[in-house]
Amino acid sequence: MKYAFPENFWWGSAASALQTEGESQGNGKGLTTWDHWFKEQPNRFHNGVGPQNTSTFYQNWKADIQLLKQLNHNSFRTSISWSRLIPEGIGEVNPEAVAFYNQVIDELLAQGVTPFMTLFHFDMPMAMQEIGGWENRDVVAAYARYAETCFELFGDRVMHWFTFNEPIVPVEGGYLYDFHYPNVVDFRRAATVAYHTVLAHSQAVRAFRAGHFAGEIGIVLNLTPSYPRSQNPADVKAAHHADLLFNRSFLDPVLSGEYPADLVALLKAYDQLPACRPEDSALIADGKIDLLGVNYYQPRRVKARDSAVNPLAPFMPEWFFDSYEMPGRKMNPYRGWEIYEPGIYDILVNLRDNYGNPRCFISENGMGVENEQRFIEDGQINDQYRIEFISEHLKWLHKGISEGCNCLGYHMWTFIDNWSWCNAYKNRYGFVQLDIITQQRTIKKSGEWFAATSLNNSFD
Ligand code: BGP
Repeated sequence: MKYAFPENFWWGSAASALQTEGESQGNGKGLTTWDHWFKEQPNRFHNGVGPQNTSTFYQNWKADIQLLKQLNHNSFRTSISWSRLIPEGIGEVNPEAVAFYNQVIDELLAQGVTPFMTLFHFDMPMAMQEIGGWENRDVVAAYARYAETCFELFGDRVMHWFTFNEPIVPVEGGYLYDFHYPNVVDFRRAATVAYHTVLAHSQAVRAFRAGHFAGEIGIVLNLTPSYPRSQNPADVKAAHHADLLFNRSFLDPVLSGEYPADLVALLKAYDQLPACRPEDSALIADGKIDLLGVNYYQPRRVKARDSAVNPLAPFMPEWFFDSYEMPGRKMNPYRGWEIYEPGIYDILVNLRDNYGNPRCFISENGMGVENEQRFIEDGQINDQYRIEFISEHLKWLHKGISEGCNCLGYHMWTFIDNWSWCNAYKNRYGFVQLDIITQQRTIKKSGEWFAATSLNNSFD
């Protein structure tokens, strides 16, 4: 069967500043929490490789954009580094950063690749973290000013803006499960961080609308459909709670302009509501977006808890559910994530049926694999598993579109093997293989497959 996609479908990939640019401590850039954490605890990073060892986009942006073109990308999302543009988080703008992002945006446009820009992809300026990060409302105001600066500097050419990439991840990583700085475990602080991130998002949307900038503004959320083990009411309730905490805590405010009443009631019942101000509801209502990016990697499977909660233990999301491994599930063994292609369809149908069918696109989907060199044939990585991964997801995406879902594109994570947070280079995701010593780039089989699919706007 031939799977054809709508006209002007966005084919491309996503990346982020910190994971690709390199030069993490030069050219006027201020430090991020990642630079700081790496200095403090290099052993937290796979093979002790930190954020300065990336695919050197800061130098090689022109050649990399050529690669995007070779991959027939018509669009590409990356992020602006807040601490590169405004090294102290607030105040002076770094002219070298302005020149760099101007060159990148202009070259993308010259090559026919539409730039999609994220304003915050996990890279908090250290100067902002030192005053409390997202726990401090002054950082919300500083972020809003940074966002406005980006619109003013680049808004004449960037038409697709995203306030945040996966805002729940710094909440989970930094304040619940210990995989991002400041690696504390404290639900109340996590809830404040999540709440202030929504306020920061809304402030940026307000600034965008107030400035009458051209184009559109959205957010990128990692949605993890929550599937209950069974239809037993206790399991269904567990899945509902997981959905509220991990998906709807961001999805509802940005699409509906308010928090789900169930979530507010839940946090209130456990005395975990963050401090709110009377003017916040109007601000959140103003944060409604034009375009939703959906990152989909894996579902979340849950069941009712096997044991009673210890009321003296610290409050955690797991008070409401246990994880559950579906028998016979397909796994990506390297990343430890379940591969469940219909999840992409379920997300789109949920958006269509429960959120008024917003304009959306798949902004990340991908498969990280270790030691891909073992698949080299005639000098090229033959990553059939990735082609299968993409095509199986695309089939479900296609089904969603044919049933009326408003999905405008598909971006893969990512175009070139890159440095990835605590996992550094452990798992490779790229369409392009990167030799981290020589920096040589070689297109993988999946890159060729994707280029052909994009060119034909279809695959068989
Ligand atoms: C997403 C992030 C990306 C990227 C990707 C792959 O959550 O937006 O930045 O890292 O996941 O995940 P990882 O690199 O952790 O394997």
